Order: sequence, then C-alpha cells, then structure tokens
Amino acid sequence: MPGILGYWLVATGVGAPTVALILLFCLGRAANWSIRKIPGPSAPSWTFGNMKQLLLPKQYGDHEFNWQRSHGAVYRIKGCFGEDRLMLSDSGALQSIIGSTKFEHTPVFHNMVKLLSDGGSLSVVKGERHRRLRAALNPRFSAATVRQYEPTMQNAAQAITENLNAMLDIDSGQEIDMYPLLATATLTAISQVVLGCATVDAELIKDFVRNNTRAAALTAGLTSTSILADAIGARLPEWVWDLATLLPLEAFNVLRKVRQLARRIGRRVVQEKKNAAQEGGNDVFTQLLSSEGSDKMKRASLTEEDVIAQTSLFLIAGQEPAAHTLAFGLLELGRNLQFQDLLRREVLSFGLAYTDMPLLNAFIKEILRLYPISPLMERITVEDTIIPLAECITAVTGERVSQIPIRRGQIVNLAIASYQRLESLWGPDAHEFKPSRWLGGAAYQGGGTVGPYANLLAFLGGPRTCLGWRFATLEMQIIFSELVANFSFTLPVGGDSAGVRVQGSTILRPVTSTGEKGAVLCVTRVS
Ligand code: HEM
Ligand SMILES: *[C@@H]1O[C@H](CO)[C@@H](O)[C@H](O)[C@H]1NC(C)=O
Ligand SMILES: CC(=O)N[C@H]1CO[C@H](CO)[C@@H](O)[C@@H]1O
Repeated sequence: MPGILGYWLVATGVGAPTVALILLFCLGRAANWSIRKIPGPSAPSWTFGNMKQLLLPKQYGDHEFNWQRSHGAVYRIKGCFGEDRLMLSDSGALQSIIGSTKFEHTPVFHNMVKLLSDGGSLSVVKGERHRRLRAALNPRFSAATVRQYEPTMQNAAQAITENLNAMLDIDSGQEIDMYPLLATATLTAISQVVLGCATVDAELIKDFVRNNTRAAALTAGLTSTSILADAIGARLPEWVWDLATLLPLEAFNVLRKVRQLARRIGRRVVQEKKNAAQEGGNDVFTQLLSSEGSDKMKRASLTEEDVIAQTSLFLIAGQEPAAHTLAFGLLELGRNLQFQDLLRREVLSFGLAYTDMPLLNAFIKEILRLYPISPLMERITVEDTIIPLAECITAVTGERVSQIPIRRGQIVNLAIASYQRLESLWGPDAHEFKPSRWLGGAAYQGGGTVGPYANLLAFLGGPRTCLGWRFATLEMQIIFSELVANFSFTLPVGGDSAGVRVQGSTILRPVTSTGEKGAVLCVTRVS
C-alpha cells in the first residue's frame, strides 16, 4: 500500500528538494528521552535507520525476529532521519495500545485508506463517528447473524470445487495457482453478504476488482524511496495528501477509478433496495436501510451516503485478507501432508459441526498465528501517555522499567507477527507450524483477553477489531473443509525453493517463485 506517495514523489521529480526540506524539519524535532533509554539494534544508516531491514527483508521477519530474540518483546529501532521508534510485541503493551483512544492510525495509514476506500468509511472515520458507525454495523457481524451467511459462503466454496473440477486433467496432480480461485470465492461471499448483489451489474464489480488489482500493482512494492516518502508523508498535513491525489498520474487515476466504481456500485445497490417494494434479503445494506435498520441509522445519525461510503472498504477488507490467509493455509497443507490427511479424515467424518472439528480450528488458529496478514501496524499517540508492560525490561541505564512514558506524536510499531511468535508465550517451537499446540492446552492462554480470537492479534483488538473476524473464521472453516474434502494439495517439485515465499511488510502476501502474488500447488481430486 504505502508505495503511493513514493510513486508521486518520484513521478513528479520533487523527491530531492522535499527530502531536504523535511530533513531540516525533522532535525529540529526534540528527541524523546525515555525511548532513547530502551536498548535496541544498531542502525546501519542515519537516513534509513533500521527501516530498510524492517521493511525490505527477503523473507518477512528476517531481521525483526532476530531482534526479538536478542532484545525481547520491547526494543527501540531507528526510523528514518534519526527518529526513535518502539517495537512492541509485549502482550500488555499491545493490549493497552489497541484499547486506548490515545493511539490512532498514523497519517500514512489514514491517508492511504482514505485514498483506497472513502473519507466516510469505517476504517477512516475516528472518535465518536467511528463509534456510532461501528455500533450500527456490529449487529450485522455478530455470531448469530454471521451464521445466517453460511449458505452463501458454502455456495462460494462449492464454486471453487466446480472450477477446479473443470480445470483438472484426470487426477493428474496438476500445478494450479490457487490464489485467483480463493480470491474469487471470498469476493463472491463478501459482495453477496454485504450488497446482496444478485441484481447489481456483475461487470461493475469485475471492473472494480480489475482496477483495484491494477492499483495494488502500482502501489504495492515497498522501496527505499517509498520508505523515505512515508517518513516524510507522516509529517505532511492531510490537505497535501488530498491535493496530491488530484494529480493526473496513473496510480492516482486508477485509485480514483476504484473509488468511483465502488461508489457507483454502492449507490446503485442502495437505490435498488429503496425501490424494492418488499423488504427482502438479510444482506448488510438491506438491513441497514430497512425500517428497523433505518431507525438505528437515525439514532446513529447515519445517512445513505454513509452506507454507500462503506462499499469499497467492504469489498477490499472483506476479500483480500481472507484470500491471503486461505492461500497460506493451503501452502502449509502442501508442506505437511500427514496433517493434511488427518484433517481430511476429520472433515469427512459424518455430521460434525465446524465448531466441533478440533483439527480444523487448530489449523485456522495456527495459520492466523504464523501469517497475520497485517504483521506490523503503526500507531501514533494523540496525547502524552504511558504504555504498561506485561514484563519488565532493563533500560540501557540499568534501571528496571515496567511502563514507558511517551510523548504526543510518538509513532509506535505494533509487532503483531513477533507477538505471535514470542517464545516466552508460545514455546521454543513458536516459529514452527504446529497445529497440535492448540489441542493439548499448550498454546498461550493469555489473560484470556488478548484480541478477539484465541489470544491472537491477527484481527487486532479493541475498538478497531476487525469487523469481519467471525465472518472470516466461518468462511475459512467452510472453504478449507470443502477443499480438503475434495482435493489433495502438494507442493510442486522443487518444494519451497521453487514454490513459496512469504513477502511483504505491511501486508503479508504469498508469492510464487517468480515473485508474483500466488499460491501454486499440485492439486489432485480425492476420490
Ligand atoms: C483472515 C481474514 C481477515 C484478517 C486477518 C483481517 C484483519 C483485520 C485487521 C488487522 C484489521 C485492523 C486494521 C487497523 O485498524 O489497523 C481489520 C479491520 C477491518 N476488517 Fe478485517 N480481516 C479479515 C477479514 C475481514 C472480513 C471478511 C471483513 C468483512 C466482512 C473485514 C472487515 C474489516 C473492517 C470493516 C475493518 C475496519 C474496522 C474498523 O476500523 O473499525 N475483515 N481487519
Ligand atoms: C477500470 O474500470 C473501467 C470502467 O470504469 C474499465 O473500462 C477498465 O478496463 C478498468 N481498468 C482495468 C485496469 O481493468
Ligand atoms: C463435486 C464434489 O465432489 N463435491 C464434494 C466436495 O466435498 C463436499 C464435502 O464432503 C461434498 O459434499 C461435495 O459433494
């Protein structure tokens, strides 16, 4: 995502002068005494600090997981231009930050999401507006409501089977990129559940997806330039971002197109619902606009525009993360054939409800633990505050520290992937795929309250907990079951070296040997 400002800087040739200006600006910033006292790795350069190591590793975590081994769950790294940053994987610190109103999305994240979705989308709005919008949407994603979406998800899952059956030569173990099939399934499920879009022009949604894929391709890769650009972008006022997006550059054109298409889809759907004589459908938009729903909307002071403004966010947040996670899951199954067999046996045993399948649920937890698609999130403090720690650390001065005071404007890194691999919590085998850790009570039990699900932070937690976490869990139960019941998956010849790499830093994505997003597996029908 964050490549966009870098793209802009390079494309307009303003990179160098801007960098120089911002350098002067940053040099003037007062150092934060307390964070300085926290030990951390040395930085290879002043300009980039540790950011290139953190954000441009060959494989996610190359440096980060080593830093955690040598410095523990709280350490300091250097950002660009001498900035100090906290890296936090301490459960107490993470829990307190994600639950606190004193921490917000950083400007870079905020403006990025605003570009991709809409100024009025749930992920962009803050404070009271966020609370009200969330309160109106939460009931549509409660445990009971999500269960009603099961048939829709099942249809989407069965469509993958049908597609595969059409593609496969007779039981040949053919190499197939599973990613596009998974992405189609998650898009179908989310658009039907949210828009109920039986009648919306499927072509519009296809255009939306194609433009969104193009936008992602134009802005995905983090580079040295985009890292500098983000360091600068963090200091620019929001109106500069808003103005920048008006520039006639391809990336911005495509992003504008994505937003326009989403609004067109949203507006059409809302219009259709209003014209429909009968209130039908339990899709999210219908429910929000229905008489009972619209009472709620009035109470929440939501307008039709507010509903329309969620279209893009839902179509993106509801599709990609789930498709990535599913792809990581299939790849692990391809790597762990014995487990795959056991899982298949469980899925095929008669009459078990998804919630009663121990291996399936252990598997899903293990995949979310090892592959949180947002492995590293940033937050900024909006006022001076204190971060409490679950475990004391030792400052460079030798003093023991159980809480860290930080100033307004400080950026902290929520090291979600690191937290989920902390050996002190998850055991010495924390870096291994081992679903059985969830079976014998060996997995970290936490205070029982870290994140919404299994003490994991893959769905974050607090007021900005993933709205769709129950939806996503059920969807994964259904899709994994369907696929494992009907097909077996193995890694292509050459195994990991030819097949799979995890790549990315703000979003974990499965990549093929050629570096493109994908999950190539040999697929065989199970008779
Ligand atoms: C495995 C799948 C998924 C993962 C790992 C995931 C993860 C996350 C994370 C980490 C956030 C917090 C982002 C932040 O504030 O920094 C988030 C927010 C969100 N997610 Fe998900 N998500 C998944 C699936 C879904 C699905 C299926 C939906 C839609 C039904 C969805 C809708 C949302 C929305 C609307 C937000 C914004 C919440 C807010 O700001 O209040 N997600 N998700
Ligand atoms: C983006 O959407 C437009 C329709 O608004 C479509 O004509 C165009 O082909 C799409 N772009 C891509 C890259 O698919
Ligand atoms: C086409 C096909 O064989 N589909 C099967 C996939 O697995 C599910 C679950 O076992 C079956 O119900 C389908 O018939």
